[in-house]
Amino acid sequence: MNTEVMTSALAMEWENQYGAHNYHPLPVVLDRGVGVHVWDVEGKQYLDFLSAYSAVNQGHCHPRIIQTFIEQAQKLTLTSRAFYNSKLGEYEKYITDFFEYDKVLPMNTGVEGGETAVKLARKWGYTVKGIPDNEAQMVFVDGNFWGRTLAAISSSNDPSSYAGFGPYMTGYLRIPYNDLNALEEILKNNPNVAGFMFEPIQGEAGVVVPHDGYLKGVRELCTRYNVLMIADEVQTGLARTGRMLACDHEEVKPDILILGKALSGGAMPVSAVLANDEIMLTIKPGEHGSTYGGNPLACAVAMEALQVLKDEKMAENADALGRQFRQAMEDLKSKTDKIVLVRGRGLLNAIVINDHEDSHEAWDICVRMAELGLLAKPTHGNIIRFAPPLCINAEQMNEAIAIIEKAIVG
Ligand code: IF1
Repeated sequence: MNTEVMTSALAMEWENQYGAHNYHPLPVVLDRGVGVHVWDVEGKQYLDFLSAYSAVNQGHCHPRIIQTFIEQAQKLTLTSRAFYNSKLGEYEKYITDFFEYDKVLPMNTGVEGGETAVKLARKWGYTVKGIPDNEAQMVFVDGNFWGRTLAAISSSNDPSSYAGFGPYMTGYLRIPYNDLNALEEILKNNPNVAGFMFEPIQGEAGVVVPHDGYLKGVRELCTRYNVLMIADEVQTGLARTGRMLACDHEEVKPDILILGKALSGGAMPVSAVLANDEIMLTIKPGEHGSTYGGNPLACAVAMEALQVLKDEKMAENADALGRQFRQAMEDLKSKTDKIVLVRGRGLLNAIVINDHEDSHEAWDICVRMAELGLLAKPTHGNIIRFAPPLCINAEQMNEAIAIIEKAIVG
C-alpha cells in the first residue's frame, strides 16, 4: 500500500515507470471532479473541456448517478448472464422505450458495441438478406474511429490506429465520408454489403460535420439497397450535439444504434446496441455476449444517466451554449490568423489551427490553456476539440472563452 504523499510529479513518475506508454497525456494529474470542474493533486481547478472524450456529458460525479451507483453496488453488482437479474429487464424496457427500438444488446465499451454491430450486420446479411456464407461486406468511411480492437483498426485509414498490427479483418470496404455518390456507387456495385457503419459527426477525425442532408441521404440509400444503416453514436449521442442523438438533427433512424461513454455518465464502462427484432433476433442464445454485459450495476447506473440527460434538458443546453461557443470562436478567429476554421454542433466543437498536422502549435496552446485553468487536447496535430460537460452554464462558458482567447492571442 502506498505510504508516500501523492504529488503530481510522483504520479507522473509512477505512470511512466510502471504503466504502458500507450498514451501521451498532458502534464496534468487529476484527483477530483464535480460538474464541469476537475482539480489536480495540488488542488488547482480546471474547466474540463474534454469530458473524458464525451463520457461525462452529465458532469463529473453527478450526485444522482453516484447515489444510484452506491445503492446498487451495495446490493448486487454482477451475476453473469447465466441467470436473470432484477435490473436487466427493467433497463432493457427503459432504454428500448427511450430510443424506440424493439431490443437492446448490452455490452461494456464502445468498441464492443461496434464489434457487436458488425456481427449483427453480418448475421442479418446471411440469414435475412441471403448473402452467401462468408461473403458479407461492411462499408466504412475514411477518417472513421470506433475503437482499438483488431476489427476496428482494420477499417481505419489512420496509420496511428492500424500500423504495425496486421494482418487485418477481411470483408471491409471504405469510401470517403460525407459523399453520397461514393456510397451509392459502392452499394450499387457490391450486392453482398450487409451494413454501412459511420459516425453522424466524426469525433476523432476532428469534429467533421457532414453537409446538411447527408444523414437523410445515407438513410435513403441504405433502404434502397437493403443495407443496414449503423450509426456509431458512442461520442455524438446522448445530447452531446444538441439533440439526444446526432441522427435526430435530420430525423433519421438508423437500423442499428451504438451507444457508449456517457451512457453511464462516466461512472463505469456501459455500452448498448439497439435494433429491431428482424436484426436483433438473428443472434441466437450462446452466440454472443460478455461477462459484464448487462450487469445490474451498469443497468441501474445507465437508467439514471439517461434520465438525468432528460430531466436536466442537457440537449437543449448543449444546443444553446454550443451556438454561443462557436460564435465566440468565430469572433476570435477574426482577431487572429492562428485559427483557420471553427466547426461543430452542440457542445462537440473544434478549432483548426493554421499549421501542418505534425506541428506542436495546438499542443502548446493546450498546455497554455491548462496553465490558465482549462483542459482540452489536440486531435490529429492541429485540431483542438472542445467538449465540456453538458451541464455547463453561461457564466462558466464565458470564463472558458476568455481562457481560450488569452491562450491563443495572449
Ligand atoms: C482512445 C479517440 C475519441 C469513439 C467512437 C467508438 C469508440 C470511440 C465514435 C470506442 C472511442 C475514445 C477512445 C480513446 C479516445 C477517444 C477518442 F480520440 F480515440 F477517437 F473520443 F474521439 N466510437 N473514443 O470515439 O469506445 O471502446 O473507447 O469505449 O482510444 O484513445 P471505447
